[in-house]
Amino acid sequence: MIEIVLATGNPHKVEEMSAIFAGLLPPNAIRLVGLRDLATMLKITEPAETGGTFEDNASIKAVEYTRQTGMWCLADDSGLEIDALGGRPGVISSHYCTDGREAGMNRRERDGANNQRVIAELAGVSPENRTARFVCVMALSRGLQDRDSLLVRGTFEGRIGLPGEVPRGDHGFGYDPLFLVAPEYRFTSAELPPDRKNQLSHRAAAARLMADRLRSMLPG
Ligand code: ITT
Repeated sequence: MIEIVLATGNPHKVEEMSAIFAGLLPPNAIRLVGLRDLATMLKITEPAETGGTFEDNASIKAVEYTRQTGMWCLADDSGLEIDALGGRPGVISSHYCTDGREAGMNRRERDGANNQRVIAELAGVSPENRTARFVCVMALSRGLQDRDSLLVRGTFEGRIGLPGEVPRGDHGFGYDPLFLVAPEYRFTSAELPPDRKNQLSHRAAAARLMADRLRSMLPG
């Protein structure tokens, strides 16, 4: 069995990823361990996400947690790319309203202000030109000798609704209330039942690609 640290302090994410992998890998092939479980034995420091791409940030986290724990590590970075904004908000998705700076706002305040900024910046842009995608990059670092982590990228396509049409929906978080899901553009990702979003999402796509790569590394 391969033990892999999942670079998250959120026990819910450990469960979610374990469930996805359980459906795609042989029984007991891998075991995911959250950072919180290790924190009782090791002092773990969170690295700064200073990269210019999702790949850089996911890699920084995977390599750094492997350095601190000596274990294989799986890390992810995600966000929203809007074509009419040249790919912004991109790697600063969670703090877009403050140009990527941490400004002491809680998540709810940030989500609201980020969404307002996106809507304002897309003023006058036609529906066809409001295409966007959620991106999730997962990086796997396979031990202390592994200089370059293995990377996969999952995407979830859609477009940003017009003012008046969005925000809509009570599920999800972040930009979900603005994001009309392709190819029909009838529902926002905040209107999808959580199970449905978990099948369609960028995270699920990246997890499936990562499971394929892990399967090819298993003995036998
Ligand atoms: P922190 O960067 O504050 O830890 P996070 O843990 O949510 O936030 P992610 O990399 O998962 O970090 O996502 C970064 C941001 O991208 C997130 O704060 C949202 O604004 C946006 N985002 C990512 N996935 C999303 C999704 O499924 N639905 C809506 N917004 C999403």
